[in-house]
Amino acid sequence: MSNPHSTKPIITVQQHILQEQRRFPGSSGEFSWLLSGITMATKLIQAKVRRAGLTDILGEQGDINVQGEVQQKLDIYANEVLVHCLSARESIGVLASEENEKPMLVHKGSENANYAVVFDPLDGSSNIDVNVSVGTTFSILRRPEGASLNDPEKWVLQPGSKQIAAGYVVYGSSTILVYSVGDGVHGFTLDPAVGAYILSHPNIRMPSQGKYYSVNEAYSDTFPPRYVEYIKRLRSGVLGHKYGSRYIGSMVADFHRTLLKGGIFLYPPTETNTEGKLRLLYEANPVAFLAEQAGGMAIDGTRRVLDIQPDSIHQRTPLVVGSRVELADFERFVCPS
Ligand code: P6P
Repeated sequence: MSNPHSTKPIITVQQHILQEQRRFPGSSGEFSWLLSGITMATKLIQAKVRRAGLTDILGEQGDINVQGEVQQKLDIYANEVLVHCLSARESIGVLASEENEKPMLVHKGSENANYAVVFDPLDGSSNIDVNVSVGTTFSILRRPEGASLNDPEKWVLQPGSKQIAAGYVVYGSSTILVYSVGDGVHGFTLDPAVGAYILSHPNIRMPSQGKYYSVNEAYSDTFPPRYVEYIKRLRSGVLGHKYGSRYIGSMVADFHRTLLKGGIFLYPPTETNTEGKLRLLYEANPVAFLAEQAGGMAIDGTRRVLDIQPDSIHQRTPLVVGSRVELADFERFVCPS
């Protein structure tokens, strides 16, 4: 299908997934069917996010989720929609969500279920009421050898290097799906007129260096001292220019900018969150997978994020992710081996 006004073909995410499907020899289209569960769910979520101010869905649900955070109504909706859409995919045996304490065995986990999906249904949800971008993150893992249906945690407690796909949807000025199946990173913009995700950012490459660092400097008094020194170093111009600062407070939005423009995003250990605030399985791992696929890097301050063996589904990790120049300089300056 081509657009009469352009020489570029119009490729939907479904067409793209089918093309990518070739990377999974023997898979009978189950993987593309799985990913369509995510694209469907995010279309329903974005429709609600776009109208949040109108349908009195704003404001806090009042319930406290497993993270000890006050749940926003949209959090609950987004979680329910993702669980509903993904539970309809027979190839999925286990789901794990930021909003649920334990992993979920879906449709009784049929014996031929080969995948687990881990997700944060609405990352940055505290920003909803003030119309700041929020996002959905997801990570897809293959059922580990010998993992029984009675041990759903084993399906998801795998290092990020085992992800076979990962991505996010950022509900911003437009709704953009970014994903990778290990063959580069590709972005799709939702055309609300037709309800289709259209390929808008083929083969995204993270610039080798950027202009901005992104960190919540309000906590810098409790960062490890070398992190504070490093941020000063970026401001000093020693890397060739004086860095500016951008911080949205919604990881998906901050990472999306870093992916497209380069630079460095940091969530260091702090006094309140000594292990960092971001969750390994459904925040750090997806963005680390995408960063590396796009030519960038992601560490927890000392180790490659994708090498970390998780012990629990909600464990936190510090995160330093971004362009090669900044990350290599960080490693030399903050954590010389
Ligand atoms: P802080 C949103 O609540 C979130 O989990 C991430 O999306 C975001 O990067 C981080 O927390 C912001 O945390 O402590 O800077 O408000």
